[in-house]
Amino acid sequence: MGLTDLQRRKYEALFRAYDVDENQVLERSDHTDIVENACKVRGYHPPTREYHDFHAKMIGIWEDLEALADADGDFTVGPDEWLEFYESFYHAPREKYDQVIGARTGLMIDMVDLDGDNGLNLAEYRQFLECYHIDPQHADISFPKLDLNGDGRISKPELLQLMEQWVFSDDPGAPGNYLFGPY
Ligand SMILES: [Ca+2]
Ligand SMILES: [Ca+2]
Ligand SMILES: [Ca+2]
Ligand SMILES: [Ca+2]
Repeated sequence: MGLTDLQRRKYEALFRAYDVDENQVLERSDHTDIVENACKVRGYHPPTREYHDFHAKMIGIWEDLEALADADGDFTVGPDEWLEFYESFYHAPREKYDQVIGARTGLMIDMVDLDGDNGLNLAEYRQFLECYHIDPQHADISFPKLDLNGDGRISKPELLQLMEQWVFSDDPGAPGNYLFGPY
């Protein structure tokens, strides 16, 4: 493995949050739990069209992950598969990152963009962390760093930059390291 300690800690921290049922593997049900949390935040309830459309849109994040990271084909993503998934972007052409992670990054905004301004303000970012079972109190510390231009919201271009730092950076000073809470 070519990951640094910092990179590994970031991925492992998100894995623990994402693994909602704490069975040490990620599966579709972990993802739908997070999507359900977002539905509650947004006030979407079954069997409405908005509820189903939202689920259909958000499940793509899991389907990409399963397709690319589930190396042994058991429909789950284990801790090693999760680390290898991120490490694979280090060695792949840049287009792979853009197509897989970059293309889906905007969905993080769509998940909890309650005021529809295509960005996340502090309250929305707190909701985002809560959907992922990450203590929302961290938002108070990290949001000012994540809001790169200090205008009170994480815009989509800022999020793209932060996500790239979260995936690749080994610089302890990179604000994107804190995108999914402490690590
Ligand atoms: Ca799990
Ligand atoms: Ca697997
Ligand atoms: Ca917003
Ligand atoms: Ca901003």
